[in-house]
This record gives sequence, structure tokens and C-alpha cells, in this order.
Amino acid sequence: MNESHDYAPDTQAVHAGIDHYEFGPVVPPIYQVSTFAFEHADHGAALFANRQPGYIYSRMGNPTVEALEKSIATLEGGYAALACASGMAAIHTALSAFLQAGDHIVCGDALYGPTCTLVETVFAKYGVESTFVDTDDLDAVRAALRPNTKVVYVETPGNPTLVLTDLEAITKLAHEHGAVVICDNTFMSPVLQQPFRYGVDVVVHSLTKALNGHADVIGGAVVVRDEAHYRPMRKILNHLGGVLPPFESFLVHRGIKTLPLRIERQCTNGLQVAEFLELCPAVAWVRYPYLPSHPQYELARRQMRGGGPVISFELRGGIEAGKNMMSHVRLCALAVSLGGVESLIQHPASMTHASMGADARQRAHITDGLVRLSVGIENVQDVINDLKLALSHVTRLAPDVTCEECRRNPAISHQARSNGCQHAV
Ligand code: LCS
Repeated sequence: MNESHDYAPDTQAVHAGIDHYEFGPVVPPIYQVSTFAFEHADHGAALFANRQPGYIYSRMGNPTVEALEKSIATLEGGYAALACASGMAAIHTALSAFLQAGDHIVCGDALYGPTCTLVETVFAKYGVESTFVDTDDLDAVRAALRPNTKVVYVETPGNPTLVLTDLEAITKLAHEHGAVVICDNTFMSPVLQQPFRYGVDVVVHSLTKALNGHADVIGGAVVVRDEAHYRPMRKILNHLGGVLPPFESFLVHRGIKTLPLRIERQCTNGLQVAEFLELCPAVAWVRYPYLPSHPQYELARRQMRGGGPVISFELRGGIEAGKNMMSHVRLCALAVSLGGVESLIQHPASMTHASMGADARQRAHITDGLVRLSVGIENVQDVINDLKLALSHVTRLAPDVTCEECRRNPAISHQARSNGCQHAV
């Protein structure tokens, strides 16, 4: 579908999707239009009948949006991409293309919270059954598959636990059962992981994250591996209507040019920050795919070209310690989202995964004390210094069972006392 597939990924990031436009601009102009005039009635009829290439109406196609779509399809090594209004719009579109009443979907239990909610509320309302399993456990996936299972949906690494799924193994299993595999590749981006290499059928992205990278766009994409899935998927998107507007497409396409550079820096920073956190007494454990302590380190090295920007960690002292730390960062923003140039820190149980409910979070091993950090492209020492300072507030609450003051002072809650106390500074 485009000509850049012969180049290396970092070259593709700069050039893929760029076409020849009137007056020779080197980037796609922003076609900020809703509709395109036909030359005559037969021309309009030919476009509608798909007998001739061209543009009709921007919900159905727009040159600026198409340039972005070609770029994403090239980077993923897919047949084509569809730019959507958000990551959730992309997931809704992709699931709608394969599911109908009476069907069943198997989902990983570690997914972005609203993805679980979409399946368990909207698709359930339409008569689609679902089973959530640990997709790291192939036996559990095999046991969950039913004759009416049409889709196996995974996110790897999972948000926010960073549990990995073996894409090659799960795809083989799903295909044996006649189900398609949809993989959310938001955390890795095509720079670090290309699910089509492992036979995955459809990739979805939140473009809001690393692909745009600058915290100024909400967007999503569906990427299809085969031509057979392209037309039906485009039709669904056209009818659901969640398309990405031209200006947002322009911004994401601009962001993609620096994606490999940004990701490289985020991987270097991410590993250094993860190593730092692992040595902090206030931190109970750290999850980062490229840390040898990650339970699936071997798989990470095989399937991914780097650890990515996201680190999860558990503070000793649970939720109170987490809140305390997050309230004391200065450089890292206390904000949701991830994968951008700036470091962001957040608390999944009360923020991104609150909509899942406590039971679903427990099933997905999202503990109340889990903190998620997305490392940006800043100087890594500045990020580490910021975390060090914030953690020093937690350390002040480190367990001190010998503190007389604590024992005497009834104003300190049991929770605070079990976390330690403020008198032990
Ligand atoms: N997929 C993943 C893996 C995500 O992390 C998100 C958003 C989405 C899909 C949905 O994308 P959106 O519609 O927001 O473009 N994740 C968020 C997060 O972890 N914090 O804030 C949003």
C-alpha cells in the first residue's frame, strides 16, 4: 500500500506516507475540509461506487489523514491503517468488525481499564460474552476458548502491570480455534514490537501516547495485516464515525518522525530509572520488562526491542505511601497518559483503572499501592533526583515500630503507623 517498506524503520518514520502535493511541500498540507466537489455527476457516482480513487467526504477519507494512515501501516508492517478519534474509538471499531450477538471474546485480564469496561458493558449489552484470563498462561487461554470465540484480545505489556503475552504462541492457539487476535501495541509502538511478525491479525493503538508523543492530541489507529480485513473495517469506521480530524492527523504524523529517537531515549532512561527504583528501600518491587528481575525477561528480550517508557512499582506502605510520593514530585507531572516526551506519574487504582472496579483490579493484580511512571526524554539524572526527593517523603514514613511518640500519639492512624511514622525523620 505504500512505497517505503524497503527502508529502515527510522527512515520510514520520517518519510512514510509523504506523497507529492501541489506546490511540492515536503510535509502533507492540512486539508481542513469536510467535503470535496465532484467534477460532474458521473465522477461523483464513480467515487461512491469505488470505481475511481479520490475523496468524497472527510469522514470517508481525507488526504492529510491518509498520509498518517500510510505512515502507521508502514511502521507496523501492515496492509493498511485507519486513523480514529481516540484509542478507545480504534478498539471499538476493531471489536465491532469481528463481534456480533452470540459471539464470545477472550481478553487478557491486564488491559487498560476502559477497554475492559467497553467489553463488559457495551459489548455485553449487544449480546457478546466475554472471559478475562491471564494471557501469560496458555492453558488458561485454551480453557477459555469456546466454539463461538471470535476474538482473542491482548495488550502486551499490559497496562499497568507490564505482564507480557507471548504473541506467537497465543496467535497459534487462537488461529487453531478460528479466532482472530487483536493486539493493543500502544505501550511498545511499532519501534519496539511488531505484532504482525507473530501472526497477529489486527493491531490497535492509542496515538495519544508515544506515536504523537507531545501530549497535545487524542487519537487512535486500527492497523490490519491483510487486505481482506481492510474494506469491512473501513466501512465500520465510516458508520461508527470515530475518525481522526485532519489537524490532529497532521500533528501525529509530525510526531512520528521523531518516534524512533524518542523511544530510544525513553528506553535508556526507563532502564536507568527502573534500576534506581530497584535499589530504593521505600520500594517493595519494580516491574520493567528489560529488568532481569521481570518474571518474563526472556520473552521481553525475544519479542521486544526495548523495555519502553513505562515502569510500575509498589511502595512499602501501600496507597498512603503512593499518594505521599505522588504529591511530592516536581519535575514528573502527576497525570495520566504515557509515552510522551515528559515524565508522568499516576496511581492506577484510583485513576486509569478505577472504572474496572475492585474485583477486576484484583483479578488483574493491580494492587492499591501500585504506582505507574512513564519516563520521558528529560535528562535522566533530573528524573532520578525528582523521584529521590519524592521518595524521601515516603522514607519518612518507613516502618519504625520502635517509635515511642507514635505509640503515644492517638492522632496517627493505624494505617499510618503500619507504614511507619513522621517522627522517625
Ligand atoms: N490502549 C491503551 C494501552 C491505553 O493505555 C489507552 C489509554 C488506550 C488504549 C485508550 O486510548 P485513548 O482513547 O485514551 O487515546 N491509556 C491511558 C492511560 O494509561 N492513562 O491515560 C489514558
